[in-house]
Amino acid sequence: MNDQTHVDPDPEETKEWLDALTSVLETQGVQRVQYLLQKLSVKLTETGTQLPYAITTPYRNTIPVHQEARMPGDLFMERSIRSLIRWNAMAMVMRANLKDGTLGGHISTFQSSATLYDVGFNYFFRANTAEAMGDLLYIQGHSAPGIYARSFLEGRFSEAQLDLFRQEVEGNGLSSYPHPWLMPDYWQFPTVSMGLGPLQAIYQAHIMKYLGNRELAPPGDRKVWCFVGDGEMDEPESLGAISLAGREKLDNLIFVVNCNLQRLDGPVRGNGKIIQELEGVFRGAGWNVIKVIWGRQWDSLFENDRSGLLQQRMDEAVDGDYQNYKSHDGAYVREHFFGAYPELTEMVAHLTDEQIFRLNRGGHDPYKVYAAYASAVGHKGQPTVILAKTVKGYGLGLAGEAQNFTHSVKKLDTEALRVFRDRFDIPISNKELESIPYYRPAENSNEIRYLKECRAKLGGPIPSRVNEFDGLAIPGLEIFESITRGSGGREISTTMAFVRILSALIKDDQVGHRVVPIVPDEARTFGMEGMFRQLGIYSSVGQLYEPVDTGQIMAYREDEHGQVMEEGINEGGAFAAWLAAATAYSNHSSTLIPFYIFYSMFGFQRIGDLCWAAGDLRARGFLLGGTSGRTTLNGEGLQHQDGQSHILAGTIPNCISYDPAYAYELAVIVQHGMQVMYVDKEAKYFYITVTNENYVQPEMPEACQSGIIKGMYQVKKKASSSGKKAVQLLGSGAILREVLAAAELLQKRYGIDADVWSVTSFNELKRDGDDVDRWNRLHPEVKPRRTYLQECLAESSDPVIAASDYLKLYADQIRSQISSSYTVLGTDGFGRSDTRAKLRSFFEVDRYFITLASLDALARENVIDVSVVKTALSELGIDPDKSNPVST
Ligand SMILES: Cc1ncc(C[n+]2csc(CCOP(=O)(O)OP(=O)(O)O)c2C)c(N)n1
Ligand SMILES: [Mg+2]
Repeated sequence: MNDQTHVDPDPEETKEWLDALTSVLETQGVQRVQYLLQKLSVKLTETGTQLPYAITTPYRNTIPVHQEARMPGDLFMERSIRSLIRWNAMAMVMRANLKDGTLGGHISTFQSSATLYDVGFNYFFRANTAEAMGDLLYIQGHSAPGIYARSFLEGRFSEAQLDLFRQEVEGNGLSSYPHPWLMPDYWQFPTVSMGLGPLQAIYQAHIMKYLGNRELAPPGDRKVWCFVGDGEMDEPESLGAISLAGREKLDNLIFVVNCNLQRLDGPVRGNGKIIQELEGVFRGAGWNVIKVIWGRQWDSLFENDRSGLLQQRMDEAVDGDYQNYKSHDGAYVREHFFGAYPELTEMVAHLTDEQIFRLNRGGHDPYKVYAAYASAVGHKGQPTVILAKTVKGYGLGLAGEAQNFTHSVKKLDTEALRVFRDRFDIPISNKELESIPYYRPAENSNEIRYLKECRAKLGGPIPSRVNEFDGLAIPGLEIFESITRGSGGREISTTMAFVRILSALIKDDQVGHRVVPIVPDEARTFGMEGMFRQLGIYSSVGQLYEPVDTGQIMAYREDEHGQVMEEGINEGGAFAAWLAAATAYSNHSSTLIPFYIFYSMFGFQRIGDLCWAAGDLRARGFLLGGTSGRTTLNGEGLQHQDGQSHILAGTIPNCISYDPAYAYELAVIVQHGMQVMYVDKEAKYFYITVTNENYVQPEMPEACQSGIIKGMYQVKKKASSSGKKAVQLLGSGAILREVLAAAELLQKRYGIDADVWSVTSFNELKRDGDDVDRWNRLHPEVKPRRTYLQECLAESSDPVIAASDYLKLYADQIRSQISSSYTVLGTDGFGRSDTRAKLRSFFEVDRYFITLASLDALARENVIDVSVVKTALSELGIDPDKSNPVST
């Protein structure tokens, strides 16, 4: 129930209290008021009385009129420019869809947020200059047409290019949404997958502070602006990290929530108020909240609202009502909003219906938006969220203004076009209207000059992405010598080897300080706790307490200059931190080498959409899928045991993934990855699985490096080069050792020879295969090329057997490249906890099943008798009636 609907039993007393409050405020200031209120609150708590829930404020603008910073520019000029942007944004969507009705696009979103962007572009968003890097903008993905339309007025795109909106295949087109992959000099951040923008923005601001504290980039006063829809705020990713921003006091971060009260299907909170709900949530998370609800036409009404009835009515009405008002006309608003109380009807009696309809919302009033932005950029010690109330489809009238269907409107009929043109005073004649021409005033017109001057003052046009960057002087493989010479009889896991690789890299004079280790509360799982004390865990406030383990080698040391990012149990957030670090080469002119290590099951599977965005973003860095392998992580059971992350990684075109078996393979891959990303500057990132199975890590053999990188190399040669009783065995990751054991078993017990290959990446072999295949198909007249795998297996017609700790599909991908028979073993099915040996038997990837598969393949080719296979089943202890792990 709304408190304000209470009848006041003692108005006299209320007045005395309020007068006292006003007097203290006027004479002693806001801090004294806060102090007194806090004292009252403490007193009440002592008596056991609960204060009413008061985290939200009344439904009105946070900044009172007298505190509004005044917008300095030419309001009318800016309106004309904005109107042209509105028109061109609408025109580009319509023209594309008239050409081909399947292309799609959005009109209504940008029409609701045009003022929010415009004020920012005219006064606040700074571009990169020679002196300093500018602000970072996360733009609502489906408002892209409006951003293109502004760039068109700025002369950055031609009409011909606008006409290529959503037509990118032949080059030079404008991408449907912000995609750095498709427009690498323009778009900085992919945002259209709802929720990824806000999450990325928070961690961008966080990393920006980290870079400043570590002196990897000048601290400066750059801002991260994140534009987001009110419907989009329902995504867990949108709200999931806001408490980090509050806790870390990210005053370099500003969210602008475009509260048009609608999402795709209908109202965001028809029965409530999205602005009030978000106010409470953000304030609770420690944010500075600025509500921009009403435009200045309301100011005088508010001034006359002595009884508070107007405020009460505003608090009463729900978003469904507010949407309805804007979908009708002034008469409707008069009847249904003001008409609820005779005093309010009276209050607007002097206004025409037209004037009532023009009582605008805050997000459409440049003055109010300017005041909010000015206050936000000056606010210290907290991130700011601006909750701006707007109208979805603003200006579309009956064609979609505040209508439930407006999100998908792509066309206006001639009448609607005419109304739109008239509303925004676009100088296009009735005759021209049908062809929906773009409109750009002459280069020397006042509008274009004004627009350009605004941007010149802020450093130039944006969006603009820096694609060039300084490479790094990366070390050679020799810095990992302690790894490549083997573990000398000690049993260590590839995870342990990774930690040593990381430590060696961090000690490197050239790039050590550029390494960013990131963990989501799993450092101990991966044996990285030694880094806590050695490198420090980044904390913006240092360490305010004496850690429980002070004095120990592994003490938990938090430090303002800490190098390790410990992001807590938050894989999405930790990944977003990695994304910001992995793109710092572009956004901060500071090339970093981030390593994010996590439970591999909680990587691509859990936060796959961010991994996809990383590809789009041209992220450069390493992802380490720890504790990987469905049978290798044995005790954790069904939810943890990863058999699919490589399949998922393989779906991202520029993600290069490896499943190394040995520590030296890992060293080669990491060194190669650095070469590719930071020297050759390819827009790729690396996913590497590491496991927690301990075994002796052999010394790196001769001439294996190129094979490791391409995806396979030989680790054991057949005893004899002739003889039909032989197989080719492929093993990946931890299962390679089972394959080697099978080779021995085959030799000793069945007299069968085997070549054994360590396959570091079935994904890379598959890509090479597809590439060669395609080339051959397109060049039928020349000698077909061979794939790398075909070159490796060229001399052999032996059956090939592959085994990995992943789904069969992983190894199966290379089937078309193998001309002999090909058998794949893998770990399809749900994991479960048990010993490694039992799990490998259960999933049929152990040495015995590999042996059986080899014998079976040879029997099918009549190289050995089928009776051998039958006997082998019992010799190997395999029950032919064993249940299938896939369905068990
Ligand atoms: C993860 C995800 N789910 C669904 C969509 C499809 N989608 C695009 S825009 C949209 C509605 C957005 O509403 P809102 O955030 O309020 O933005 P508005 O257009 O109202 O400004 C939806 C559901 C998407 N892009 N991403
Ligand atoms: Mg919305």
